Amino acid sequence: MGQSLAHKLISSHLVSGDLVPGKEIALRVDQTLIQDATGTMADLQFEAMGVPRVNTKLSVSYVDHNMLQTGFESADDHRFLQSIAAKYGMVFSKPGNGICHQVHLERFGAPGLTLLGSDSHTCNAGADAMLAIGAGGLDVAVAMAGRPYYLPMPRVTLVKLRGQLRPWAASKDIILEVLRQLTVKGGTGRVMEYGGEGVATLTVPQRATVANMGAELGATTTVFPSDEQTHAYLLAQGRGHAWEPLAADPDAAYDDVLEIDLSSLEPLIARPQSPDNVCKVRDVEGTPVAQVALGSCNNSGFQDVMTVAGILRGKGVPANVSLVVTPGSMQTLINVYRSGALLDLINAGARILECACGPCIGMGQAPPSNAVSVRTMNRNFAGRSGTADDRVYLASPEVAAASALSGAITDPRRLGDPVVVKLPRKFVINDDYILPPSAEPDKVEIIRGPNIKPLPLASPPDQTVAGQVLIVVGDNVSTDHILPAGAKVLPLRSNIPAIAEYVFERVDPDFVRRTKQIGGGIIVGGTNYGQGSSREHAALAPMYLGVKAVLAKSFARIHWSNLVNFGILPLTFTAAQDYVAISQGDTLDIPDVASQIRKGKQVTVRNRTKGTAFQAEHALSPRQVEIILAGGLLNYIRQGKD
Ligand code: MIC
Ligand code: SF4
Repeated sequence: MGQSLAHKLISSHLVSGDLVPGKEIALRVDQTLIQDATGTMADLQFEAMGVPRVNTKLSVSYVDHNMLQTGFESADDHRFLQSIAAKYGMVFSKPGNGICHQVHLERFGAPGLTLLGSDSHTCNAGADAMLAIGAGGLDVAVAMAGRPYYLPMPRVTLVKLRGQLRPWAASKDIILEVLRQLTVKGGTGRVMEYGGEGVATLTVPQRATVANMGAELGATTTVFPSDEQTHAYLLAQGRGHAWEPLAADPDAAYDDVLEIDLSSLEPLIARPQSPDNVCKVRDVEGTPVAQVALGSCNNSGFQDVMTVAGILRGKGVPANVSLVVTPGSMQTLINVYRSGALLDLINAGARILECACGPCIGMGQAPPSNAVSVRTMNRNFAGRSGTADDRVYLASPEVAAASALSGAITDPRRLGDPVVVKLPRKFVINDDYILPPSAEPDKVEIIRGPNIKPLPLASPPDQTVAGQVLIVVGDNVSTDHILPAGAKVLPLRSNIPAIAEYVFERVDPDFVRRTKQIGGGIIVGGTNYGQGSSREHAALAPMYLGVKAVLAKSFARIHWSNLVNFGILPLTFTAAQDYVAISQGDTLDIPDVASQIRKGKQVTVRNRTKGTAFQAEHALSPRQVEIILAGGLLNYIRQGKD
């Protein structure tokens, strides 16, 4: 039996472990990326490790999230990030240069390498045939220090693409179809590997749209082969030398196969409030829209912006529609500008924003209350846009542009001949916003503004972990629910005491007051707890408030690791009735934690209030057991362990 591409990439980077699904493996990390919203913490953690210089082939620090600068906080953070990058050997992508994933694809992605990024959409670079994985900031800091990344060996699903997209269907429709079929938990513990003859019809940026939203499937990552399309893209980026062909063996074995006939796809749309709530555009046609937003790391590259400009050329959006265009990178903006299409967008009434995450993360452009916003983005969790009762739909640039023109959700096939945008043979390239690290690191002084507060550390668990159930939540709770982002909260990412005030703010505004009064305790969750963002603040801030354990039906991958990294014990229920039997305010205890979790997977939990006991399970590797018992990964490393 031959090897899948995922197995080839894993084997060539394997430091320890066997390729047995679910068993812990350790991988060598070639490249890392951090972004400002997670990067300040990652940098503080890197500093705390006392390593003089990053120890990777390439580490890039991006500024793309906290761009509004409504106060000193973000500006101070940017200076901190820039000075740390200069001193410790990271490349620095300046604010305004674009969204980390878009820029990384353009300027740094290369087939055959591994990339670990402190952002869940790091898998975007799978379009460049990299094994690119999103992780918590601390995991990335550890990789920057040259240590391997530990993860459970994933299963590999082949998504076999046949045929070719029909006019007006887009690569967004491929991933929306996969989400429709598999749901937001369907990729858990898996690498989604794309293959089949349909792959060759997709450009690298089209592949990136698909790879990017592998995060919404909960997948470990997504990978595409490296072929002539990859070569053409790298040549257009002036980086043809980085190309090498890479593909699965023809007789490769897979854990599952999902077949998609590209020619059967029609324009799709994800309705509020989950990326897997997918239907045909024609099923919701005519729904009035107040806002249309093109942007995010999912669909904001050259082809996307040019497609929208092409559809809008010579036309205008109705007076009651706000059209917002956020180019994903300075390179995109420059190339769209050079083609003349920027004027088409402006004449059509578009508001052009700077190259950043922007509306995707609620950094401005919150839509009006209870109104529909059609976005080319990847997430539509309730309130993420910045408006509490938002109704965000996710769709392709084609659907977005057609809807902007008519003021209602519109199937673009009504527009007649399709607008087809080819990739340029050569992009205009401007790397002026990308700064190399300092040649004289000793002379670089780290600039720390008052928003940068020291990193709180967890402490080892007591012999019996006991506490009140602080909250019981349902299924698919995202990190946007646990710790919101947005213009008000995001600037506090380097200040845990301040950001901790917002834990569960949108779910239960009394959570923080109650938790402080009780002095911490235990969180109870449903399935896929902690899906979405990689923000470790969704573990760090609860840890700071005294949360000691999370009991859930199941966890999302990155959040689960973040809990372990910060010494919070993640346990899963073994029987559905045990979840139902727990109420907020019950006192639980887990006696003899150390011996219980060292002994096996089963953990006895007692409910003191109800006078009952039940069995829960942990999925910790022996190494992770010791991390929990040390009070988190930083403490573990400080004890000199690997
Ligand atoms: C997101 O899309 O939610 C973010 C903001 O990019 C996060 C990272 C963060 O919270 O800083 C992600 O996806 O990991
Ligand atoms: Fe930025 Fe949105 Fe992409 Fe997250 S999903 S990295 S907020 S553009």
